[in-house]
Amino acid sequence: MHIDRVTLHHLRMPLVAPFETSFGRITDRECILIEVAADGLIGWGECVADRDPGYAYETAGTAWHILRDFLVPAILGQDVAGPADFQARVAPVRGHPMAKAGLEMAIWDILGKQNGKSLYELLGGVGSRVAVGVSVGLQPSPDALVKVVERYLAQGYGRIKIKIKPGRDIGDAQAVRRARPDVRLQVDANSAYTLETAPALRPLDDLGLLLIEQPLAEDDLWDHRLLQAEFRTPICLDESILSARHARQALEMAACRVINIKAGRVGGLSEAVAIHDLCRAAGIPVWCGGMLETGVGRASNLALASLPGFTLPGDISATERYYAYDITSERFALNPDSTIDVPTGPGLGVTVDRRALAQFTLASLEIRE
Ligand code: SMG
Ligand code: MG
Repeated sequence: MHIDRVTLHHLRMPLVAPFETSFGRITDRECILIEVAADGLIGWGECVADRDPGYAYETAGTAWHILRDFLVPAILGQDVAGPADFQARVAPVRGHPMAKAGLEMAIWDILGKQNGKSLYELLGGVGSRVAVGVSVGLQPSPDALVKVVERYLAQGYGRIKIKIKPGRDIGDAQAVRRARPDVRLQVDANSAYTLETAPALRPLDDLGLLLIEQPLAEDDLWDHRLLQAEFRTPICLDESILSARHARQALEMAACRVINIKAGRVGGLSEAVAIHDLCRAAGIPVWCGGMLETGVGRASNLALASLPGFTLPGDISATERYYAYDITSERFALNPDSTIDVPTGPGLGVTVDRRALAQFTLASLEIRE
């Protein structure tokens, strides 16, 4: 495909409710939507870097810089054969996986549109629906948390994830467990503990959790290994896994028993599939993480989560859990069995609504040859 033009759109979208994690509370989601024009087609990608460097070091600002000054110039006016060729061209840029993943997504979208194939087919997905859950942010109190969880269960979510942080961990998880002894429950600490403070989490081991996500620092595979040896509950790594190489090392040293895969965190869908393949061969369950995506990123997540090794429910909830208005014409709805349908149209299978896009755009930049 000949890359004629790339347009960056910096968006700020109001969330239906604030989302609080151990690293902060947000009421709006920022992201960069990337529009690529090639061979008379338009492809869309979403860069999930947020406004602040809380979850990852990348921000919408750093991604804008890296895209404008390095990644887009590496492909503009060039014939890019596909995602693998794209990755080879941007390999000299160290790091910045979310910026790379956003641009790669647009290339996958064009590839699908050119070949009349949907993304899930290109990736090797199976099944037309994927199992999903909901990620519930920190609430003012355990009672308030239980109320929010009950509301999501009533909507049909079959798996609940709660955010935890020091002082808001055991009590919160026990409250949900007491209210719902059988619900599929997991917790996510977003790196809020150290090997010294993590023993406070010991009582979680008696709550029948599916997993404990990212208790320790993102660069701390070894301490996760030490912690996993102390827990019966599987530890799941999120922030720590930035590549298939990290995933292999984590499995070799038994630093976790489950991996959360996010294409943005690992530099793109190609690397996400590589991690999936590695884990599947090793018998390690994976699931698709979420970054409060717009309809564009959600379509990509659904396609990825349709691969056969995604045996645990993903953090992919219905559109209405995030946004009253989204930028795609399609909205994603929850089926009664806690699944969401995988888009079947060519490429991502979604249409960007230009009017909605304009409404949420803080800045845009068209880059031509
Ligand atoms: O997309 O439903 C979603 C959010 C899922 O909890 C979620 N994501 O660490 O897994 C995680 C967090 C990171 C998002 S913070 C913007
Ligand atoms: Mg996480």
